[in-house]
Amino acid sequence: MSDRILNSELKNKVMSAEEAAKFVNNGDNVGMSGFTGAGYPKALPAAIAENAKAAHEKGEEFKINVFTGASTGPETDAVLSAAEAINFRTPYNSDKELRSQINKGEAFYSDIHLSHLGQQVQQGFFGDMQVAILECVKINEDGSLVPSSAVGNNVEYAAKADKIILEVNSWQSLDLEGMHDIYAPEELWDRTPIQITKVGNRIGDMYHKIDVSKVVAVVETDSADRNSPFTEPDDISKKIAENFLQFLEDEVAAGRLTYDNYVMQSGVGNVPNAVMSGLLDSKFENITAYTEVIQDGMLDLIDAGKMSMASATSFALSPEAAVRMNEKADFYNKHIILRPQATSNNPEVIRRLGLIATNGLIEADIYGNVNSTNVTGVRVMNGIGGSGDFTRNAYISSFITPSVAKGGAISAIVPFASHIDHTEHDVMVIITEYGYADLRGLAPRQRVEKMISIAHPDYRPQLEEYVEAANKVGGHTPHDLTKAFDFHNRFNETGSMRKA
Ligand code: 0RQ
Repeated sequence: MSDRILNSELKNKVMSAEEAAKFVNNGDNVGMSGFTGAGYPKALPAAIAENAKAAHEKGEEFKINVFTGASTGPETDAVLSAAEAINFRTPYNSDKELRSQINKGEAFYSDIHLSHLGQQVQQGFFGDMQVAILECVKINEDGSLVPSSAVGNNVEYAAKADKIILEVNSWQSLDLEGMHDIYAPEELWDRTPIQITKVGNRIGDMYHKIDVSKVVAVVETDSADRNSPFTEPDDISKKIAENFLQFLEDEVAAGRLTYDNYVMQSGVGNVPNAVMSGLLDSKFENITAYTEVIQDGMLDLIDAGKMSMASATSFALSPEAAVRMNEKADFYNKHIILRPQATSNNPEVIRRLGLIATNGLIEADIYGNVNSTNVTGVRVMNGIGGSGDFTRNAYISSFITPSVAKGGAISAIVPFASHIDHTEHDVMVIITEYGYADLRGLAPRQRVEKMISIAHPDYRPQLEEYVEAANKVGGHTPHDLTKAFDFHNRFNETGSMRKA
């Protein structure tokens, strides 16, 4: 047995994933650890999926409702969705098979701000929670846990669930011990302010204390996190990164930022990673991050001495960076804090810290409304994730995107966003490879020219044509509703938003 299980009561609960899976029944609400491909359970979901398949073969129902921190890995969402074992999923998904089931109406999905879900579960918005399945690095003598590479909603799920199943993953570095700051706010309605005034403040406990009497099973694993590789930045990503840095430089020139007070929040993906590579050679120093995920670019900034502190709820690393993290966890421990997502994404703290939020988008409209989630307004891609938590509450909220998707068939700048996650009231700066549109301080009609200037040149005449038609209708936010979705309708009919 692994020497990572130090509590004698819990040593007696060690069993196989197959035995542990018997504690999960059809219709259960199951809270799982896991956030952006890190710290998710690796063994239980496959065993639950086998039970579901066996039940389906007998003509019986077997589906569960899955609650996590954010996205997970193939061993969780992919195996469960392949077995058609997911009825309801929240708050975020990036698994292809599950996405397809959701878009066909075969699985239900509730796309929720990541900072909201823990409290909603605790308050019973989803009913009871039968089981929590949490990955951890180690179980201490007193039964408290050294959490894994993600904290997510573990605190709320362990508190709410009737039964707890632990996966102790020996692939995770023991040096993660000390990196976590586990804090739970007081119960409603007796809350006090969250005492984070600087990114590096610790306000909780290194360990996650659970009710040991609720643990029904402990399963040992030795499996890597998902850890998707990043591709080398292409020319477009590099140009977007350049434009983003220019925007930061212009903020410094305008006296709204200094070279040593940039507090970063960054979404995941290749473009944000390219932005971070750009920062390596910039004049910015002492960068801090109050964000939800630690990605490769942040480790590079820490290694280079450019980033002093990063606070998040999980890692989202490439395989190469995950090895680096495991080998140097002791060093990164001094520069990284992993918190529950209710704290990493907390609006109160985000507003106080004055950070610059930077996220990806699917489309933005000529007035600055942003769609992050639904392609042509109907097919969900991933979900809002933490982008709403940060965009609404940041000091400056920005979005970075290539001007076109799918080889140019889709314009990221459209007349009217076909689904709106971030409204024109929250969105301040949008950046493409053609420059940045600074929408701050502008009325809707004044924003149009800026937005068209960052669209792909092929789409600018079509956008101008639309503006002319919209202005004929008039209003504070002019729109011609008979034409507002022509881009999307043309894409649905011909496979391209471009006019023939
Ligand atoms: O699909 O790989 O099949 O070609 O979306 O697009 O350009 O690589 O950009 O990885 O940054 O993703 C909005 C999806 C952008 C992401 C979104 C297609 C495109 C490609 C990826 P393919 P890119 P990114 C912190 C904050 C919401 C959550 C969030 C996201 C794929 O940023 O999910 O911000 N954001 N969280 O082709 C059709 C369009 C499209 C499009 C892009 N207009 N129509 N497809 N794509 N634009 C992170 C967390 O919360 C965890």
